[in-house]
Amino acid sequence: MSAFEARIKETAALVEAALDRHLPRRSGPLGRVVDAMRHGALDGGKRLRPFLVIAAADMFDCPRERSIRAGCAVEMIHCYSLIHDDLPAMDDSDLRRGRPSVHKAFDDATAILAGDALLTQAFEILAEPATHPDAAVRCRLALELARASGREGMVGGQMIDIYAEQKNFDLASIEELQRLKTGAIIRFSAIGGGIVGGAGEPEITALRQYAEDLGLAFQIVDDLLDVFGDAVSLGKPVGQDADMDKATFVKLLGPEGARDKARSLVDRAKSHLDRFGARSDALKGAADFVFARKN
Ligand code: GRG
Repeated sequence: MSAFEARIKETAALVEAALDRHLPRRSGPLGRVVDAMRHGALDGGKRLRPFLVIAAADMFDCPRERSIRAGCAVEMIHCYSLIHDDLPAMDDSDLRRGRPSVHKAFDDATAILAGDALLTQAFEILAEPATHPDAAVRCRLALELARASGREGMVGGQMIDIYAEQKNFDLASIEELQRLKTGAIIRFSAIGGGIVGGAGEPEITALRQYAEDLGLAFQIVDDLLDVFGDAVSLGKPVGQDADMDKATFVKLLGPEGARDKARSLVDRAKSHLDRFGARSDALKGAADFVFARKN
């Protein structure tokens, strides 16, 4: 295991423990939605988004208890999106992170409610004083996460993905779709770390530039994995894009072209962080990890 893999695993364990504390089991019918939230949020995933939050915040010597809370908030949004994306009304996927998706393990209504509850709890966590003593910082975190998640972010991207006539999409249209659907939450993760860590505006701008390139590279690799990955490593079905005749980076650029584009985006993402010197090694490592990932 590389030093970076050890580091992301170590951070993932901290996030896992914090998510577990945020989602205490309950009894009775209320307990069912909590169990479904736990099924969708615990014991799985790379925890890349909270890693970005925590690594960005570490650059500014942010106390870990604050950055882990912001990391949990973004991971809850991510997990809600996966739960809803797997529903029959969307991607209709039975498998997620190598386990039955939430609507398969429970039922559709419970999965909708579990996603809704994770979405709302993310903002509850950000709003609580333990996230940051300054209410203006908490408010900015909530504002940025709301923008990244909603109409002009992930939800908007998902809507385009479902309804646009993608067969005719050119490269610019795919980039715009993915900038919203997956990019916005990745962008929040990096700048959210800067915000909770007390970074200045020029530093937040550098983090945003890094995350914009990283988000696109992440999606290109996702497209490549959908063609060349295997379902066991991915913990979800492959070949879905081709089955739905979706326009993807691989379809438009070819596998080699897509890989070259991802590589150059990763290199450019890292170059935006040069101003931080060795303090940015973890975020630079995350960029290489995104390129090399197998799941
Ligand atoms: C339902 C509002 C709503 C939005 C759904 C993000 C999304 C929009 C759908 C997920 C579908 C998907 C597979 C998108 C590709 C990029 C992506 C988010 C992959 C999964 O993220 P990883 O690889 O997953 O970080 P883990 O399991 O490691 O957390």
